[in-house]
Amino acid sequence: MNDMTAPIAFTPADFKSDYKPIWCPGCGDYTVLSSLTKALAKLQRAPHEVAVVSGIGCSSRIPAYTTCYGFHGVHGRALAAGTGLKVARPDLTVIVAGGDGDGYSIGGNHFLHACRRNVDMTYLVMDNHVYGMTKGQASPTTEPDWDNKLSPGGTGIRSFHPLVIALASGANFVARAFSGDPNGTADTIAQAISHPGFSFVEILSPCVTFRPDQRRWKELVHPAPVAETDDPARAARRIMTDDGFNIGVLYAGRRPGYAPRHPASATPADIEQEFALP
Ligand SMILES: Cc1ncc(C[n+]2csc(CCOP(=O)(O)OP(=O)(O)O)c2C)c(N)n1
Ligand code: SF4
Repeated sequence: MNDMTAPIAFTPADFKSDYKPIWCPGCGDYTVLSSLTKALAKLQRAPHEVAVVSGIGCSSRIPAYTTCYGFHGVHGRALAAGTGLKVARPDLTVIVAGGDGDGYSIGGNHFLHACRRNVDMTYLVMDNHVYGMTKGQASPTTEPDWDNKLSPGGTGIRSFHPLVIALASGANFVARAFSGDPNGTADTIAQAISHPGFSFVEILSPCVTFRPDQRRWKELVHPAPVAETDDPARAARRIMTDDGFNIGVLYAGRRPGYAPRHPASATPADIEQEFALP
């Protein structure tokens, strides 16, 4: 006989929606989706206690593939929407997700300020060093010498360094993961969600269509040879000098997160009042 008093145990399948992803076969984002659902099952959050917020891009389709609350917004504005949601509904676990173009290019300014504000939420960037959805333009993390027909000979522009920028801007948790390691990525995502404040996880997630060279990433990634630290100067030195393929939690800080002044029961009108000019 079923025990009607036993708590419901969620499995990864409970977080997967009935929509079939339309990513290209072999895209790294498939395993990021399974890592996210595994992480949520590990934490035993109910789907209705979680919101997944995104902008625009192949990777930004992820909210629709979960059973959590979802918000698929406009390009580069996912962090702004996620911040507003978390401040208005602190009871929700807010996960913002998207690509390197969405988060570091058009959304770059929001990235800096989300790290600085340190609102308690998790930001997952599926970084494939390219704009996948719009057919292969260079992104901020593209290597300067990546030769392709849209930027012959490469852009010649130094790559953006998201981890050190997150750290310098005030993110309270900084990690790198690889989509080809779904269990490790699930553990890192679970740790990021559980860590207070703004947690940033850069997930190397190959775009097999426009960057087939990234199939080689599975040979290049390796566990970070150093343990996580809560010392930002130490973490910065390590991150600045690593090869870009160290996988693991690189920084777990102790900076208190932003605490909204209003109670969880506040209405949007109460919150608006907080910002009213005298
Ligand atoms: C305001 C605005 N500018 C440009 C676009 C076109 N656009 C859509 S997705 C995208 C880039 C997506 O790249 P990324 O965020 O890296 O995601 P990926 O597709 O690689 O997962 C761009 C430039 C848009 N939708 N809206
Ligand atoms: S274009 Fe690239 S990022 Fe987009 S679904 Fe295909 S493989 Fe993935």
